[in-house]
Amino acid sequence: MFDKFKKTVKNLSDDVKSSVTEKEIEESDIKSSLEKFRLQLLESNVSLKAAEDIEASITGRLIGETAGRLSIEDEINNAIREELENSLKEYKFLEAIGDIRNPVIFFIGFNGSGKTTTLAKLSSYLENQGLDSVMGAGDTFRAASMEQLEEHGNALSKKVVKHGYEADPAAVAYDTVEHAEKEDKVALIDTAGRSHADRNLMDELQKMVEVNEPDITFLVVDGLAGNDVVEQLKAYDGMFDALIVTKMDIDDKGGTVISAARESGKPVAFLGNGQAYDDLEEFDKEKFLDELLE
Ligand SMILES: Nc1nc2c(ncn2[C@@H]2O[C@H](COP(=O)(O)OP(=O)(O)O)[C@@H](O)[C@H]2O)c(=O)[nH]1
Ligand SMILES: [Mg+2]
Repeated sequence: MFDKFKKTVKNLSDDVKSSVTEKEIEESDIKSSLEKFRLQLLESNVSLKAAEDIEASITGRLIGETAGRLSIEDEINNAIREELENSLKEYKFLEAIGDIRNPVIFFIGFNGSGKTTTLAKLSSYLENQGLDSVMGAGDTFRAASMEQLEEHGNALSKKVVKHGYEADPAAVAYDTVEHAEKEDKVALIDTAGRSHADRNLMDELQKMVEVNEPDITFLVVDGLAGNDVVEQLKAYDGMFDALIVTKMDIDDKGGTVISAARESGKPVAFLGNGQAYDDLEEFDKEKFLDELLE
């Protein structure tokens, strides 16, 4: 996993090792290695700010040390780990919904990021925790997405609340919440993918939020989104509580998780790592860092 990221870190260690001597390390000794490293981090989908933080952390650790007396590799790995320990946060989902009687959960994000699939996975996850859920087909913009949700509902034996194509999604969500309250379920509400440019869809989403007051809103981002993720976070700024990063099974870079967490300051709740219903993992920071740096 994350082979590209690992290779980037290894390249830096090799570069630094070959450029420092037995005396104290000075900034000039590692400057060009770090510049190359920064570019490689960017290629691994790490955002510029996050890359600069990581670089600063490494610089802070290495400068003034005597090269012969320390393992460059360990120092670099530890510096990156320390920096990411600080910027990555876990989200305790079950604790977050623990005291809420009928939690209302929204899934928002760009088209194709994995909202509908993740909603179904979360329904299955809740089922494993002994919690029943209802699905709300709040993406009334794309007809196929209602069918997609219905298929998931059938496969998981869950009720799907839907109105017609181009129906008011706020009303769909409202009915879903009502059903959840009546039947003592968790309400999982899908929404249409949208971008900042879609002013109407953005207003529609605002209305859905105002009418239905979700307890938790997840922003679903595609692990392969790369630098695009910064745009997506901006579009949904202030509208979500935690992140879900999908398609980790086909991402060898890992940078999207780092950028999304660093740029939004929000915790990461789950990682999606496949197409099956149980391919949803609670985000475990230590495990992620072990896989990234091992
Ligand atoms: N490999 C992989 N594919 C995923 C994952 N999550 C979603 N997908 C796929 O990504 C595509 C878009 O997902 P969808 O849920 O329709 O996205 P939405 O437009 O945000 O609702 C679908 O083909 C999903 O099967 C994941 O964790 N891993
Ligand atoms: Mg969808």
